[in-house]
Amino acid sequence: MFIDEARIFVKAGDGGNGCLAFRREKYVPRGGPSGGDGGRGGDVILVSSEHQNTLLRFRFNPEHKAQRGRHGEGSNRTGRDGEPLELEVPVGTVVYDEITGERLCDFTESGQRFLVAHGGRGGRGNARFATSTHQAPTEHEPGQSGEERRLRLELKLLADVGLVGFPNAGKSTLISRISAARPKIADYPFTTLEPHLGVVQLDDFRSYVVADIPGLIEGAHLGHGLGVQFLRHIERTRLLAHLVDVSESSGRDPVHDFETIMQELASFNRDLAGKPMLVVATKMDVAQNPGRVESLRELARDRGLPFFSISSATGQGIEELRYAMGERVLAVNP
Ligand SMILES: Nc1nc2c(ncn2[C@@H]2O[C@H](COP(=O)(O)OP(=O)(O)OP(=O)(O)O)[C@@H](O)[C@H]2O)c(=O)[nH]1
Ligand SMILES: [Mg+2]
Repeated sequence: MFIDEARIFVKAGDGGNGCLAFRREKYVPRGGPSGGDGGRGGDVILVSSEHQNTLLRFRFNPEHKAQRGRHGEGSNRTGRDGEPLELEVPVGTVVYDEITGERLCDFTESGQRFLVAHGGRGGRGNARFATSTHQAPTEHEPGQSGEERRLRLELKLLADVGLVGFPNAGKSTLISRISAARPKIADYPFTTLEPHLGVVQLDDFRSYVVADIPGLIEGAHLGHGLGVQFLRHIERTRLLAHLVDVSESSGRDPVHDFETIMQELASFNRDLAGKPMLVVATKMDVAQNPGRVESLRELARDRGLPFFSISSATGQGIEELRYAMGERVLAVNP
């Protein structure tokens, strides 16, 4: 199970102070008390949203404060309330109080709201303390502090993009290039023995999750190699990136590789083979024979699949691919 986690500190706005004031008007001797109340501080509210799919943003930005209430003023003017602060979290986020360990909220669907920190009440101004026997009160209250809380957010990650391909195609190298995931990479087949997830940050606000799974070979659905058991980890992804080594080092034909993998996908689950797919020619830096790349490109064109060529070694085409994958999986959030 892959868990994304973030620890954050939230603070609701403080209440504004109550004001101490007396009316001063010409020809009105002994004007009464006129200090207004302070405004309420803003609450901190968590809101679940489909536009978020990781907690990465919180890891870079762990402190969140709502606006304070304005102080009360003379002439019985109440201070304005602070704006509440809404923080979007991905659907599936579970929120814990970091100190007590208490589970506070479990966001199961989009649009759920949970108030995690209450804004402080505004203090009362001196006008509120006036009574028939106490006509010139000087009492006035400070605003209450907004609630503070340390929270731990937890999210079970679901992959948005699945990387598929033969062993040694460069899947793990790609994920280590575009995310913080550091799976083992080596020049032999079946280096990756279990799936890894990497969070790819597209820009300040958007990120998506890529799954690197063990390579497939012909007959995987019959149990050859590591079999197809890992394909269930990418059954729910929105997009597959099909990596094909176009260098000579594989000793195989790229087009044949592509078709072999497609058959393995289909024999595991027809829907998997029918998922939106990008075709990615890898190891372009050591691809000596342009014909191999071209034949794969043509195959992609015939099947109506977008084609990319990359080198994780030199960085060629990596940015383009990173955005292309992001655009497709974040289509709900253009
Ligand atoms: N020259 C070159 N070598 C690469 C590139 N990408 C990956 N490699 C090498 O290819 C080998 C296999 O890379 P991996 O990323 O482990 O391949 P994989 O697809 O994860 O393989 P499995 O985990 O076995 O399925 C390693 O020796 C990498 O260094 C590339 O763009 N250029
Ligand atoms: Mg690998």
